[in-house]
Amino acid sequence: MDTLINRNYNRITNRDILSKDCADFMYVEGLAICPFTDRIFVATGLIMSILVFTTTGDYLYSITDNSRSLFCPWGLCFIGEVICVTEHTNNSIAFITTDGDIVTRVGENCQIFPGVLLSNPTRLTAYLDTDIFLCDSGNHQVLHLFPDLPLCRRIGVGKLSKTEDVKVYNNEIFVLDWRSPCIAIFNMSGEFIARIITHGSSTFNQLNDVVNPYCFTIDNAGNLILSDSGSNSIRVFTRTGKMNIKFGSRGDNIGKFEYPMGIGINSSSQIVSVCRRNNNSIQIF
Ligand SMILES: *[C@@H]1O[C@H](CO)[C@@H](O)[C@H](O)[C@H]1NC(C)=O
Ligand SMILES: *[C@@H]1O[C@H](CO)[C@@H](O)[C@H](O)[C@H]1NC(C)=O
Ligand SMILES: *[C@@H]1O[C@H](CO)[C@@H](O)[C@H](O)[C@H]1NC(C)=O
Ligand SMILES: CC(=O)N[C@H]1CO[C@H](CO)[C@@H](O)[C@@H]1O
Repeated sequence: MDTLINRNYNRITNRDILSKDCADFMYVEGLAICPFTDRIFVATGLIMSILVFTTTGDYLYSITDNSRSLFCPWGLCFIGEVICVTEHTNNSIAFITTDGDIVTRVGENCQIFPGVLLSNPTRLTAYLDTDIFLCDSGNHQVLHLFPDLPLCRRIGVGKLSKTEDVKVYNNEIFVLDWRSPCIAIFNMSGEFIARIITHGSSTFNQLNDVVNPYCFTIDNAGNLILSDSGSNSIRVFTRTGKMNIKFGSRGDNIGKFEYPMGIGINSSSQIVSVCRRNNNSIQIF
C-alpha cells in the first residue's frame, strides 16, 4: 500500500494543498483509502452512508447498503477489497463490498464472542490484511478480531478509557484515547508499553490545546499524524511523542479546518483529511 516515499512535513504551504467541497460532511467520521484503487471512502455517521471519492477528492457515489441502511457508519478499513465498517449506534460491524452489498454483519447488540458485547464501536484498522483491531469505546478497550470471527482478544483493559482510533505499525498497537487525551502503545502480546502525546508529559506544552483528537494515521516512517478537532489542526508527532509540525487553524479556506475528523495517507504519501463543513472539506496535502 505505502510506497517508500518519506514525507518531509516542514514545508506545507497552501499551494501544496488540493481541496474539494462536499455537501454531506456535517457528520463526517472516519476515512479509509482503498489499497487497490486509492479511492477515498468516508463514513458520515448520522447521514448513514459511506461516500466514495476519486484519488483527487471528486465525489463519485454513496454507499447506503443495498438491503437496508447502514446504521451510523463511524470507522472504516479495508480487508482486501471488502470495507469493514463499525455501526456506532447498533454496536455492530458490517462487511460490505464497494458496490454496497453486505457480505456479513456481526454484533448488532449480540455477543460477538462469549462475554463480548460491543459498546459504541468507533474506528478500526486492518492488520496483515486478515485481522482487525477495533476500538470498542464503551468497553474502554481495543478488540483484536481474528479472521475466524467471532474469535477475538481484548487489549488495554484497565489502561484505556474512551478509545477512538487504532493503528498498527512495526509490531506495535497505537490507540488514541480521547479522554486523556493520549496515544497508548501496546506490543503485539497486548502488553502496555507507554503513553505518548499526553498531558503532563514533556511534550505537553507543544500540544496545550489538543483537546478533541478523534482520528489519526501513521505514515510509512512511523510518524503519527493526528487530527485534532478541538484546535482545528493537524499535528505530526514522532513515535516518542515529539511534535514535528502543526498546521491549520479554524476557518473555511484552503489549509483551514472546522472539526477535522477522518485522516489517511494515499499511496503517494499524501495526507487526506476531511472536516465538518461544506467548502474545501476534503483536503489533500
Ligand atoms: C494521492 O493524492 C494526490 C492528490 O490528490 C494525487 O495526485 C495522487 O495521484 C494520489 N495518489 C494515488 C496513488 O492515487
Ligand atoms: C439499529 O439502530 C437503529 C437506529 O438506532 C434502530 O432503529 C434499529 O432497530 C437497530 N437495528 C438493530 C438490528 O439493532
Ligand atoms: C510484550 O511485552 C512483554 C513484557 O515486556 C514481553 O514478555 C513479550 O514478549 C512482548 N511481546 C512481544 C510480541 O513483543
Ligand atoms: C466559495 C465557495 O465555494 N462557497 C460555497 C460554500 O458552500 C456553500 C454551500 O454549499 C455554497 O453555496 C458556496 O458557493
